[in-house]
Amino acid sequence: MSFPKEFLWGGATAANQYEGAYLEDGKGINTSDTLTNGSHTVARRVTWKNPKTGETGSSPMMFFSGKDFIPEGVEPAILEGEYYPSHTATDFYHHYKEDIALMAEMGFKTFRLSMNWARIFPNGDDEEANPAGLKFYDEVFDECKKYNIEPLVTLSHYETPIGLTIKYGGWKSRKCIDFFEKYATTVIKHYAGKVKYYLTFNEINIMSFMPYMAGGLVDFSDQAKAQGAHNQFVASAKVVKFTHENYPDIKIGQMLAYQPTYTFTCDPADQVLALERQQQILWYSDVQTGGYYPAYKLKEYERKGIKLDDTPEDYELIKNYSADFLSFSCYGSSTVTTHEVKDDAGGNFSMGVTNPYVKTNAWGWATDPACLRLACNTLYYRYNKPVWIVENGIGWSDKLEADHTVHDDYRIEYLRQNIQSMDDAINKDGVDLMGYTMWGCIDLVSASTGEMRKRYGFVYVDRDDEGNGTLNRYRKDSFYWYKKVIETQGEDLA
Ligand code: BGP
Repeated sequence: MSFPKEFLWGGATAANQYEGAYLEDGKGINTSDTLTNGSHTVARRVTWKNPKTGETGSSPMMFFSGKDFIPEGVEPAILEGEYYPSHTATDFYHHYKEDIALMAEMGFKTFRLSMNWARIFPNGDDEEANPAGLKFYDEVFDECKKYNIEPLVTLSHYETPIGLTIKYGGWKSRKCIDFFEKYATTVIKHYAGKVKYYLTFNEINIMSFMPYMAGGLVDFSDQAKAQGAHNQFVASAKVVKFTHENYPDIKIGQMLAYQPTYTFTCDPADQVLALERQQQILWYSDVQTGGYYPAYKLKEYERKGIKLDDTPEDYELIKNYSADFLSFSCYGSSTVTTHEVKDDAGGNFSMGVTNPYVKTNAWGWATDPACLRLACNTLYYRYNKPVWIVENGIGWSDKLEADHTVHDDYRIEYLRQNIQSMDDAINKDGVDLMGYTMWGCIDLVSASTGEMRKRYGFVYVDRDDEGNGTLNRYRKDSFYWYKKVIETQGEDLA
């Protein structure tokens, strides 16, 4: 086992789940700021207000389709008496020095974080950038530099400024292409010399499932989702164009939520279903990384009567300025079947049936040791561009002991198997893998449930689901284990 010398070991976070300080120093509100907490069985809700009548209420967030997400005429809003986990999250805003020092202690080569778009352009369509927002990230990147940690910056991680949703309907409007281009080019220019790697949209394919989070949409029709994705593809291509022309050393990646799909039986009909499930994910990377709309997607649009508001230039941009590399999240696999099966996996993100060969965590997510090798092979050999695992990990309800230790051997076991799988992808299959950033390296809020109890980190943060706790940081057993893994370049996984 040996990982390349330049392999980027590290951890990943997102502003809306980690940063807090949701109104500090001129930051505006974004979509995630209007989401309450939930749980494995109770969906997070978006809260809203009718500006004309003053009526208030909330609607569940998960897996909506159709047009009935929130009632006509209302706007997402923050309401008194509700609890919003993003508002304080685990307060990276005031702990960044301590947190980056902890990452350095583990030997991180890279730190994935997202920039809170509404910290830079509070309403999304502002003329000028907010200097206090720019200054905060300057300080963060300077701190990273101190320890030779390379930042990997996601420009939009479920953080569309709410003004863009209210005024324009979010990413279904082509206007968002220009607003995003302005935001992205402003920051790429401003941080030139400090940031070398960017991802445009976190898990762009989540547009299909949670378009409010992924695209600030409140119209959940297939037409709106298709347009939202198209506009993000064009925006991404414009950012790649700007960067290639002005900063050839900076690389812009795509970010895809990926999971291998297995068939439950050897019935050919199951295999066809698995193929269709994969197409639902892979068309997003065919466009953004491959540079073309695959015919299978265009056929689907034809069947559904979806017509994009597009221009010939869009397709030129998509073709000529595809992503430099393909990054992805992968937590496990899903298993599908056309047959009646009693036992639904019930994961809050996964759709499928229980696979008797893989374990699941308490949230129903399959913890599949082979998933990284499969994902790396599928994605690398489809486009022949470098790949980067930017999310992988296991959510667990960790217990902080009286002496402030956390014995998370289940996490070590999961990571050991996943790192082995990644090693096989590199050393047996020849995949060009740039790096690995374990998700939620310091505990943060769960995206799907809004909970704190679904923890991923190497570092425990004292905060609970109701917002109580000191926010103090404590090293878990996995902290020391990961430090050793990085030190030995993946040789010592014991
Ligand atoms: C991905 C998101 C992250 C993250 C992770 C874990 O989909 O990009 O934001 O949170 O999943 O999911 P969860 O927090 O729901 O456990």
